[in-house]
Amino acid sequence: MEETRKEIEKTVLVCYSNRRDKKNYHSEDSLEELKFLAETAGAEVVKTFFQQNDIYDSRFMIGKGKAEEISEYVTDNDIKLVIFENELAYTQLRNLEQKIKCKIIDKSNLILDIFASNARTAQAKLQVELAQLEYTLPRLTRQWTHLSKQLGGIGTKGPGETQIETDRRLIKLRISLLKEKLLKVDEQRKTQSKERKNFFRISLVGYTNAGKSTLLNTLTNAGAYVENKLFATLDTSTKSLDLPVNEKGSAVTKFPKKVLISDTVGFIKNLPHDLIESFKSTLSEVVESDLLLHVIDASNHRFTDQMEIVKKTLDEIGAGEKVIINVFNKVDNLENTDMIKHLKSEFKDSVFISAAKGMNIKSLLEKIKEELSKENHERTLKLRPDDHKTVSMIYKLAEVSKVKYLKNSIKVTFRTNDKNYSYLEKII
Ligand SMILES: Nc1nc2c(ncn2[C@@H]2O[C@H](COP(=O)(O)OP(=O)(O)OP(=O)(O)O)[C@@H](O)[C@H]2O)c(=O)[nH]1
Ligand SMILES: [Mg+2]
Repeated sequence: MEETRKEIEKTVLVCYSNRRDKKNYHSEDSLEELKFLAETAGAEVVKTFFQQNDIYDSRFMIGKGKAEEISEYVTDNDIKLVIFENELAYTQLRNLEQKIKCKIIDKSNLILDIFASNARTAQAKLQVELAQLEYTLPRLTRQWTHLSKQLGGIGTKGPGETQIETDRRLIKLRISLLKEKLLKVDEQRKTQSKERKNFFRISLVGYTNAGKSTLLNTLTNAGAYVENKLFATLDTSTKSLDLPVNEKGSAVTKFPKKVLISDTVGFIKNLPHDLIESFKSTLSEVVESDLLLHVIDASNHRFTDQMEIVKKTLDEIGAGEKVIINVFNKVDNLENTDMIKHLKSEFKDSVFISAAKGMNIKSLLEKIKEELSKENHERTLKLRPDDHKTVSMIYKLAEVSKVKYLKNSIKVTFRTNDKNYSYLEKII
């Protein structure tokens, strides 16, 4: 990000809370996350304003007096950017911009900006651009967008500066072109997905920065990008994972040994709807998975809220009914052992690990195996007598209990799930 954004912008954060209005109710904690987001985008946060007022001001949201206070602070301290936790109505934004003489953006805008900076692959770039355009279209008349060429920086990376001076018609044209391109990318994904269909598929899901990519690396040596910033991962990456057979001397394990595991984009509170829409293709890996590992940052004091948000987002993308294992991560950060004990008693049937330190990974693998075993059945296949290739594939994908070398065939008895069995049936 540093290479594209050299100038650090002095920034002020604003959060308005109204106890009577669910949409605008926030605790002061919200500012912590907003600060992390702003810093991820390269801003320097110098002050935060938390305004609690149960009378909603349709002109300024935070009230005229507060707007004047912020305006004074902005002028006195050479502030370049004000970020609102709340979504601002068009008139509120216009009124605020008249009072406060610097760029004003909201959280959705900020998240879109981070996505734009972190998009690496062609697909992610297309998806982000689409989301940005969809977001920009109804807000095209905002004052600062006209100024953004001169202002530059956070919130104006936009779908490309050229769009700002173009009209709605051109943006709409670009949107349909992007949708077409994404459709093509999605076709390719579907072909790949078909090939994967025969394998048991696991997805890592969770709040952003929970440690999903770290866990993928620990499990598979994937070399995925890990960073203490929000939305480090925007693309799905899939690796194969060999589940270890560790029962002493036992010939029978009941799970498929080779599974696929995918890391994907993290979630956050109020993830802009345009982003969820345009990332549907990336998120379809989650929807098609057989098992989800919900990675939770146990050391974040807001983890229960974060769990709720992840569940809600999973519902929204159509993955709410999937089998989930809760994986409490970063337990190495918990100094108090009582805390771990408490977590364990509250969240039974979960696992407690440190992906970074490699702690308790074995128990996670055991839990995965347990889940996988649930749908395993014993089956028998009769192969050609020279089909050693399939025999070794069966050893890879299933638990072999008996192999009989007959005169005209090899008869293999094994346990595996429906997916692996139908794959094996197909290749013989
Ligand atoms: N202390 C501690 N830190 C961890 C652990 N796992 C991950 N981290 C740190 O948490 C930060 C985020 O890790 P990532 O693996 O990038 O998290 P992610 O869920 O993939 O995040 P996004 O891709 O941004 O959504 C990094 O600084 C990691 O080093 C852990 O078990 N313990
Ligand atoms: Mg990641």
